[in-house]
Amino acid sequence: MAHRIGRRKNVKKGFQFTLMVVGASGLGRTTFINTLCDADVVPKREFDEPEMAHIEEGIKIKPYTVELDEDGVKISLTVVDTPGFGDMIDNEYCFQEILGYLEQQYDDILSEESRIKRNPRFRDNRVHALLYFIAPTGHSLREIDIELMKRLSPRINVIPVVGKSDTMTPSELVDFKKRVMEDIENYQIPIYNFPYDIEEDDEETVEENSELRSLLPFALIGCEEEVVVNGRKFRGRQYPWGVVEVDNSQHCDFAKLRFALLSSHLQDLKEITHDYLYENYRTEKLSRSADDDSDSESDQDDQHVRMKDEQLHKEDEKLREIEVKVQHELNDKQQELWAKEQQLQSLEAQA
Ligand SMILES: Nc1nc2c(ncn2[C@@H]2O[C@H](COP(=O)(O)OP(=O)(O)OP(=O)(O)O)[C@@H](O)[C@H]2O)c(=O)[nH]1
Ligand SMILES: [Mg+2]
Repeated sequence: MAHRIGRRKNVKKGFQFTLMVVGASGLGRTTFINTLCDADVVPKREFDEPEMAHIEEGIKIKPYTVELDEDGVKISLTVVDTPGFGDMIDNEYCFQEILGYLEQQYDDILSEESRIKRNPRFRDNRVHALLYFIAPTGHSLREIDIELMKRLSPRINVIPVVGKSDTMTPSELVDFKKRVMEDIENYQIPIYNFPYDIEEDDEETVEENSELRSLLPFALIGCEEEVVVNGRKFRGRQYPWGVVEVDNSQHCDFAKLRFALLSSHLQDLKEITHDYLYENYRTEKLSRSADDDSDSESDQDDQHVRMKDEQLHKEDEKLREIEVKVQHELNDKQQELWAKEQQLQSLEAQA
């Protein structure tokens, strides 16, 4: 019941979701973000001057926030773009920068949780999913793809996608997807694969998740412009030999991925981030700091961890109390409503 109250409140207040997009330059990340939001959220890249081409700029990590309305449900979506990934000769710096950004958001929560007085203006900026753009090469994964997904997946839900998938024929795409998934399995990369449990989950969930899993890596096509063909207007890319439609599931997986991210799987991605990925990070970090100081200040440190745990426990209890109070209030209101309805009915009967 408490869960249902929370959900109902969320539906009214809306949801917050953060998505990161990573991939080599020119694979259509910016176009994808703008297509996803149906607005010019990220400005197009200014072209580099040829005489500046030798200067390595490095990776930039830029969040953009938009307010979306999904069938009456408000979503405050933050998309974090990462231009410059893979542009350098040595990519170690890029991995470190992205990982550092993800962990920084966890650190912020960790220190907020251990404050005695909460900051009412605190914003949870944890990233709930990472779309990794694979180049539509038709071969298989490159070393940089494997390395990035492997290094980041312990900290974030990684969802592999193929950018500019309209550059492949349908049968090439099927083969390519198969090879990519074989690589992911062989290298044991723990991507987000729409987890389900045949025994525990209901039939609908199993069916939905297994369908989404079978689409991995999602084939994407991005396009911000609309075209008119035979009097029909839609978002698509027009070529001399035909038109590909962004929102047509026969042409690409954009619509299915969008629905999964912003509707059906939004909550699951957030829960995994909080209950599993963040929790692991928190445990690692706290035990690491306990180990570091174990020689000289181990007692003090243990005490510190214990205090933090106690504090978290107290806050949990406080939250539970609030939940019970809200539940009581809700019951009272329902009683009141019921009494009013009875009154109304008897008045109607008299009239
Ligand atoms: N064929 C095809 N072209 C696309 C697609 N999406 C984007 N493009 C084109 O590819 C070019 C690069 O797209 P961007 O969205 O700027 O790519 P990006 O990944 O943001 O690139 P950088 O920001 O420069 O790293 C543009 O000319 C787009 O019009 C797609 O799905 N298919
Ligand atoms: Mg871009």
